[in-house]
Amino acid sequence: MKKKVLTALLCTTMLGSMLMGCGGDNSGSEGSKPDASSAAESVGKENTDEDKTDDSGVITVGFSQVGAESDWRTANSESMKDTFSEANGYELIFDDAQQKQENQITAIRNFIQQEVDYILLAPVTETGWDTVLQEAKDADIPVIIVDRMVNVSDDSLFTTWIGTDSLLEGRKASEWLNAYAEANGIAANELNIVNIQGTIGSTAQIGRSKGLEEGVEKYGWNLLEQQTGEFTQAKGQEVMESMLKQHDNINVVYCENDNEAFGAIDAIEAAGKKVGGDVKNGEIMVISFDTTNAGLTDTLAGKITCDVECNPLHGPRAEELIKKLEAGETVEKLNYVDEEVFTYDDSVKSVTAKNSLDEEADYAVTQITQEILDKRAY
Ligand code: GZL
Ligand code: ZN
Repeated sequence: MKKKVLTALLCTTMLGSMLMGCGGDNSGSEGSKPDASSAAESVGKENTDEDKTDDSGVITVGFSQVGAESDWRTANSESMKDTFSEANGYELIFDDAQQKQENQITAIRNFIQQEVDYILLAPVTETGWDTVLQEAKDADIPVIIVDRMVNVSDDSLFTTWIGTDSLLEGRKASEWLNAYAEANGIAANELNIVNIQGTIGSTAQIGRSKGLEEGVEKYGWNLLEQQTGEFTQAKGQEVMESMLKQHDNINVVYCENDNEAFGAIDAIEAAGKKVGGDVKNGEIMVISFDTTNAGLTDTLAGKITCDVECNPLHGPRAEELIKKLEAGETVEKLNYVDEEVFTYDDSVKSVTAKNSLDEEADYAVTQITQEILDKRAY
């Protein structure tokens, strides 16, 4: 339902574009991803009282979700549904794209037709969004990108983004592996790694794979093979089975999410091998991402040795952005979420890594306990 009053919108758009201009947006270069340095701020619409009087005050939100491929995704969907509930004053139109971009594009066009107040998009992969986001912009519907990033020619095609730094997540995992090897007397060239990648072209896959590849380059590990497990347990198991047939010296499997790790563990154990951190005695170490409840349960049991957090609870964060925009306040273009690292043992207490803005920092590494696990929200 269209909430906006055209006049209010026009003056906001002009104000918004002025701000964007002074923020130095990088609309010039084709396919450039915005980074914080060029991140201009977006301005919400004028908060005129016509906005509130011309309807019941319900804010309609169209959310195009990637799919239901993983525990992380399920937690992310639940967070969005819990937040954008009728009781909280929203009408949520939720669309599950079954991991297909064409379904997301169709959903966005439907949201435009239905004249929603906001479009939320969790993009399955980074490219191919310019046309449909231009259509949303032409319809004056603010677009909030959630979780993964879009790679567009003009970052005014979306209002703001909330998500996590996948490259930092990958770098944390690599720095942890190096520190673990040093602490446990494992020579770098003894590490024979296979990488079960996420959905190719998704921000999480791009960042986590890059983090590993940088570690291979920097520390001299052997990277035997990389294949996508599409962030699912079934595909993760299938890929691990084939990798075990190809290579008899695997001692590390770097899974780009917990569900791939669950599949890989099943395949490794079915092959009569053991998962764990004791690679010098034939165990295959599993590194994973997401720190879902099931993932950290496996970490507590020593089946996953290191699980790097990727927080899915973006519902309240997205709502905070919408409230600011509704109040005509400015919002940051990029809103990163802080995340931790959890491990089975305490060989490594902290890692130093650079985020995707090349800022170096130390990150605590936490040995998982039942108490910590019981307190976590997902
Ligand atoms: C990460 C997110 C990824 C999760 C997977 O930001 O995009 O997608 O790591 C999920 O579990 O499928
Ligand atoms: Zn993440």
